[in-house]
Amino acid sequence: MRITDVQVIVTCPGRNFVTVRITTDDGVTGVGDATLNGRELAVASYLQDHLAAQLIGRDPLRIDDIWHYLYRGAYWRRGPVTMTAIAGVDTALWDIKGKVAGLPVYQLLGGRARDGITVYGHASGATVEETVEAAAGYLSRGYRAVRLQSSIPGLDSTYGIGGVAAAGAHAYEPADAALPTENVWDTDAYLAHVPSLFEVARRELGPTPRLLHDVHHRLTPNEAARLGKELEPFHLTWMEDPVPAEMQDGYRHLRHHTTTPIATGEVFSSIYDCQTLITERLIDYIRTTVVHAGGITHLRRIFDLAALYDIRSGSHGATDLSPVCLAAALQVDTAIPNFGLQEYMPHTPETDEVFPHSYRFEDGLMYASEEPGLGVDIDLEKAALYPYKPASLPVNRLRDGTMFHW
Ligand code: GCO
Ligand code: MG
Repeated sequence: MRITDVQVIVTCPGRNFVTVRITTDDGVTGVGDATLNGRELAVASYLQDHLAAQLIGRDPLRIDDIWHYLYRGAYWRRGPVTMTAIAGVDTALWDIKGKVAGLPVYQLLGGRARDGITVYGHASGATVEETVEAAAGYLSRGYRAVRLQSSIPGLDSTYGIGGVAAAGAHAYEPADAALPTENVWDTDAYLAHVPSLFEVARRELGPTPRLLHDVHHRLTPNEAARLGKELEPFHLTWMEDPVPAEMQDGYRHLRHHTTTPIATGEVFSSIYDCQTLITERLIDYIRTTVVHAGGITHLRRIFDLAALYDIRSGSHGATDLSPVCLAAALQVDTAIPNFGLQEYMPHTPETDEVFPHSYRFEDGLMYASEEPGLGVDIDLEKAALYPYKPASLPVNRLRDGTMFHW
């Protein structure tokens, strides 16, 4: 069996997605997500201009060999663009292998380890009350875990708040412009507000629902330690990305000051980014996922390392990761022993039409496809209806104009 074609498809059914589609001489095709939000064309070019020709004629079943050929062959290792491109190829190869074997990919990864995959939804609102009400709505729809983000008094916009009309949507749906929106940030206002959100949430929602919060890399280690301590009485499942991801010793500081569980990893692209955090048990959940961490092959290595230290998975699953990534993540989640939680934000109807799939949500759990491969595809004609649109993630400045973390 040989690879005969590698297509790179960029489509924007509401937001931009990059998809790799690999065809073999047997006529089997496989798809992989290669979307890097706000930097999509860099990955598309990496695939199109650098990798596609190197893949033609190779045996698609030699997944690990191809992974190393692309990783070591680049010489320039790691990094989000390289690893997202490799992930797209790797995911498509697992799809092909599953189709050839006549099995869903989770069977090739060791088989079913759980009945369903517990997901968390996004509750947001302009006030504490509105946010808690949105969370109650998720719980009444069967969700067992909810992430809560509320507007900060005095700030016009903040991460994760879609506004009243778009509760549950992200603030960073693509603007029709390449120039990022600028937000204003105030750490004091944030720290003064968040504990009250969870105080009300626990009071209203009771002791059992799993509640989560995303700090989005915005605190210093000591500020994060203060927040973690103040949130302890409300028993969060996790506090996500409390400090900038590259500040790994910050996690050590934090760990010494709070028992609030810590999750991180959505911006990591390799096992080396996680190694210290995992082997020193500085985190409780590792949030890498298929598309940004080198595909199914590499993600499995990360999760296996984490399993040795009793650290659980918590894969990133925002809507800028395409249904192809979600389909692949659910296959991994079904098979690994140390699954924790899966983030889930439903895609728009246009996106679901471009990427027909057979994974499903029911009563707070998701189920991977039972079809051979990943159980997801790209409809090329529909994809062509939505050409690429320049779009950027927002940036953040302090009140005095200083550039900050978004
Ligand atoms: C999350 C993430 C996202 C990211 C987005 C960036 O936890 O879902 O923080 O909201 O900001 O994926 O592209
Ligand atoms: Mg996050």
